[in-house]
Amino acid sequence: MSATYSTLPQNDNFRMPGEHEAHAEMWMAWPERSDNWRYGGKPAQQAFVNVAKAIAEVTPVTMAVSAAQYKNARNMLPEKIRVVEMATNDSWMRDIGPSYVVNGEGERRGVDWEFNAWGGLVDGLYFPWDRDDQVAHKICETMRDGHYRAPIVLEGGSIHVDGEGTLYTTEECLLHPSRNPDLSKEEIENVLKDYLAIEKVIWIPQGLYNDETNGHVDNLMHVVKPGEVVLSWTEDNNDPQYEISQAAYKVLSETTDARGRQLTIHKIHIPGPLYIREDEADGIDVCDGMERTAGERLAGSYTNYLITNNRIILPLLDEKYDDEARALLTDIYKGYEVVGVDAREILLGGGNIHCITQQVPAV
Ligand code: KQY
Repeated sequence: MSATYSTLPQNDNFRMPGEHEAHAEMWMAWPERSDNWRYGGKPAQQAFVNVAKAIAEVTPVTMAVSAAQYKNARNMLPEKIRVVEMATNDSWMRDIGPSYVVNGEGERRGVDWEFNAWGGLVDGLYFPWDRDDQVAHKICETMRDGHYRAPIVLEGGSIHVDGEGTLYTTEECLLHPSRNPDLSKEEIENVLKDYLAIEKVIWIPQGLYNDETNGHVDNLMHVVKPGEVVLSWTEDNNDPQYEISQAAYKVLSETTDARGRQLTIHKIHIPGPLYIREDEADGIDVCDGMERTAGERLAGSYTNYLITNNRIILPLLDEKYDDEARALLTDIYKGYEVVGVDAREILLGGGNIHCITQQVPAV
């Protein structure tokens, strides 16, 4: 049943599971906006197809697609991937889809956050964003899952949870004046506790350098499992990323999680630094929100991978560092398969594989 609940998930005994827990479905949305994706999204569409195929071998995938692109998407995607017509403003399913919560009795419900395109009229990336804001509700209805409408602006990529009471985020994003300027840090923590059953929030100062999301945590680090994280890293102290990673490491190494564990922190070297090439910038329509000029630094990161049903879908971004990233994750994730997908086209749109996917937990 797809009821809207006006109670609080925590009071209803629901908690947000970690990404390493089992998935029933993976949602994605089809790229087509020509001011974000070059050449009307054609190269990005192929990259999304490759990601969807890699996921679909272990987890059923549904692709949300506009009416205009339905036939093209249906034709490009294998039959086993479900294609549903659903209006969106772009294709960042991590941020517009529901954050699911589960209880101990085999039920799940979606949390539908307010979405304002990463900053609304302050520093958002596009206007309008009303179709994106309706996506979480529509997914819950399609899945016949109940849902809660949460009272704050939040994107799924700005939080990571371990499923055992710990939430990781950045101050840069959640305390940004373009999100919830009337709420204090403590009030935001309280909403996270109420809606996701979080007991402890670990606040990292900043996200990845030049990330247009105001520093989403999913581009800086990933939670492997409770007590263990992977952090984007560079040893180059001339790179602005250096200080950001050092500060994140300091917080992570000096804290404990909700269960009192000290964290194991794996450092993963960032690709590049990577920049937009002239031929890449040429294919994008100029707009006000998104900076897509040649020479612009890309927020490339290997931590923007997806965990789904014992498989890691890893963005391949730089021949110099791809193998190192794959080897590290293969070593960390014993019993998992690490599958690399060429992801530069996704990066050109401002995010990566984690940002374009949203899981529905198995119950
Ligand atoms: O990092 C994410 N979760 C989304 C990236 C959005 C970029 C919009 N152009």
